[in-house]
Parts: sequence; structure tokens; C-alpha cells
Amino acid sequence: MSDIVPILERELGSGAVIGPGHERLDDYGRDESPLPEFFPPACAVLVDSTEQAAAVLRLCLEHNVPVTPRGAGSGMCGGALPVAGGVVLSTERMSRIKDIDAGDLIAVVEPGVVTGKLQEAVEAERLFYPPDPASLEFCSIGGNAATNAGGPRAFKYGVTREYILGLEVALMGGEVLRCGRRTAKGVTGYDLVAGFVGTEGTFGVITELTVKLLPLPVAATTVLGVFADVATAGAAISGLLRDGLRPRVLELADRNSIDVIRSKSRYRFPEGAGAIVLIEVDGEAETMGMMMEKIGLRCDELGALDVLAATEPAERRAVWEARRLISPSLKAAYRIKLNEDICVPRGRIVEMLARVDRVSAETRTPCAVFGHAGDGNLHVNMLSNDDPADPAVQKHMWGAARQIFAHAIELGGTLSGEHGIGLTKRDFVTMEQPERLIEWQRKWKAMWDPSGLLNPGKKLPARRPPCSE
Ligand code: 2HG
Ligand code: ZN
Repeated sequence: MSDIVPILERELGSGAVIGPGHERLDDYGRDESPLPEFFPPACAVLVDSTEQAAAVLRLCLEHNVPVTPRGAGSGMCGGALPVAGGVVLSTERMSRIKDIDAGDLIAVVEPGVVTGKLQEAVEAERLFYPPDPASLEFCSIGGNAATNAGGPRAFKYGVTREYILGLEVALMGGEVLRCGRRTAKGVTGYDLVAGFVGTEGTFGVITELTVKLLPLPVAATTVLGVFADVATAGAAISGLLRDGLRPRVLELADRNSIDVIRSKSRYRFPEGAGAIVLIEVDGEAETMGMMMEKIGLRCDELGALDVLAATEPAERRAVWEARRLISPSLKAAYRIKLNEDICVPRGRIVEMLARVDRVSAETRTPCAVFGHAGDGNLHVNMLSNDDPADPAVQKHMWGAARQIFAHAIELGGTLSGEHGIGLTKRDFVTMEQPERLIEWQRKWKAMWDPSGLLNPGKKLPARRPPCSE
């Protein structure tokens, strides 16, 4: 396997290859997942074009070397970790915005474009790319498509899948496919675009994306409902959902989540806040006041201690900076942060929050709960300052996580609403899906990657040995 390094250097030039001994090589063995171990690759290749990506995939198949595609490395489930060694294929240098077309309402981009940069570029032309993962300042659009990323605005606008019209994908072996379209509609053939989005780099490597844009909403306003505790806040979210209001964001943050950002954030959260419901509306400027008033009144009726409005752009920016700080601040404050992203049917949010509380108390595991509660998508962060290298500690933490998964599934929910399965949740998939369904998915994977060399060990659990059946 080590022979692949000079072969790649010869084909792509040594400037594209981060090989053994390079100070940055270890970075490609880590991501943002809560795993204590790291997985050093033989090398990382920083491709600059579709041709280079295809060449890596051709050479790796020829030489029987595993390849792990990687976007910005911001994934939280180990999807970009080279667990079988081999080559990491990074698309970080493919960061060109090739086209923004206001007439067709599309943009054509390379996978390494940072999501926030794409948003800035289209907003300069009064256009809008809604998906807004909290990591938007450093995650990349290719990784967003690979994981089908969500974000706060998914409540109104949907997740990444809804915005990908067309894809160019390099397959294991080097063949390059273009699928999808640049039209608003189109049903020719099977929907291969939807088939590639969310596959976490196990079917192919995305080398170009055609994304759908919307006109930029003229105005947006943010409202914070302050509640005494997370149970009341959760019930208020359910109440707002039943009202049929369509804010673009309906988020929750519990006391532990607020406390961890208090000293860092420019926005001053009220001292007594036991939980915050973060609501944002957008649309025509003249409707903002009316919508805010309606939401404010409903929050009052639903038990808010206070309702705060952030109307000025600077204040709204401060609120959102604070919201995006929750995840990194928890990571900085605790040695272990198992951040799950279960999703339950919207009618079961209150029940799920109560069950999280119970698991936290029974397992004596402090939790911070925040996230996209309006979608039923809760970031249940199980926290500890014990030694992450201690297997007993890991066992305890993952045991608590398993209980959370079991409750979510019992309530009709799912293991992951937006972060993906990757490596960390792979072995829990059997809790949610029957073996037969998993087997069909293995066949699907084998169709795109018969060698099994592309991002091995991810997304689906390994087949059980016959003796354990
Ligand atoms: C967010 O919504 C991210 O902030 C990260 O999805 C969530 O760390 C987390 O649990
Ligand atoms: Zn999230």
C-alpha cells in the first residue's frame, strides 16, 4: 500500500501529495467526531480538478488501495476518517464558484467551496442559498451534499438535498458521471442525484455541483423566547408548530447550552434563562412587525418569561454567532462530547426531551440539548470530563447514547437527522433498520463500488458472520 505514494506523486506532482513525514499528514486522520483514536492515512492527495480526482480513483483501484474522500473535515461522525489506511482524497483545493446565474436561479460550484462563501457570493446578487449548517464558516458544499447536511433554516427551506439539481461524480476506477440537470424540474431516468446525496462518499466523489438558488428574502427578524426550563420551551415549540406558523427557524437551547456560551458570546443571554426558543421569520419588510408580534404573543401564552427581539442586523449577527458557538464551546469545555443528532416526529418532541432528562439522570451523564427542535432534530450532547482513553468511560458514554437512540427509535424517530452515520453510528443502524433493508443497501453500494475500496467501513454495519445469525 505504501507504494502508492510515489505513484500518486508521479501522476499528480508532489505538490498535490501530503506524504509520510509531512507535518500536516496527521490532520487527515482526524475530523470533528468524538473518537479518541485517530487514523493515519498513507497519504492525503489534495486534488485540484475532476481529472485529478479521477486519476486518484483509477490508480487506487489499480493498486488495490482504499480511498477516503474528504471535504473540510468538519464531519461529526467519522465519515471522512481513513479507517482502513490508504489515501485520503481531499477536495479542499477545488474551491471555485464557476457560475452564478440569476436568470436560471442556479450556481455551479466545485465541492471545496466553503458554504458560507457561497452564501456571501450569491447574496451579493440578491440570491439565496438557504442550507446553513452551523459550521458554515468552514464546512464545504461537497461535504454538505455528501452528508445531506441540514441547519436551522431547514425548518422552512429544507435540507441540502432539496438544493442539489445536478452532480458530477468521479467513481472508483476513475469514470466520471454527470447526472441531474440545471432546470427547476426534470424526471428523465432515475434520480441519481438524490441517490448520491447523503451517501457520505461511499458511492463516488462529488467533483461539481449545480445548486438551486432562491430570491433573497428582503427582511428577516429574530425573536428569542426565554423559558424557565427545557420542558416548557419544548411544549411551546409544539404549540407554535400546531399554530401552523412558518418561521424559517425554530430552535431550542437548554440551560447547559446557554451557560457554555455566556462568557464568550457578544449577545447577552438573560441570567435566569432555563431555555431559549430561537425563532426567525423572513419575507417582506412590512410583514415583519406583524409576524413578530404574533409570535411574541404566542410565546407569552405558551409560558415565556420574556420575549426578546433582535431586529438590527448587528444584533441578529450576534445572536447567530452565539448559537453557532454552542457546539465548539461544549467541545472546548468537556473532554468528551458525544453529540448525537436524533430526530423524532414533531409530535413527540416533548416526550423525547423528557426521556433525555431521564437518561441523563439515570446514567448520571450531564447533557446539553439544543438544535433544530422545530424539525424534531435534537442535538443531545452527552458530556464528561473523564479520561476519553479509558475504555470503561467510553463504554459508559456510548451506553447512554444507545439509550437515547433507543428512545428516539421507539418514538418513531431516527438515529441521525443531519450529521450522518459515518463510523460512529454505523453499528447502531440495526437498531433502526431490519437486516434485509440493510442488505439491499449493501447491494446498492456494491453496484457503485464493487471493489469495496471507496470509504470502507462507513454508513452500514458489517455483515454478521454466519455463526452469529
Ligand atoms: C449545530 O447545529 C451542529 O450546531 C452541531 O449541527 C451540533 O455539536 C452538535 O451537537
Ligand atoms: Zn445541527
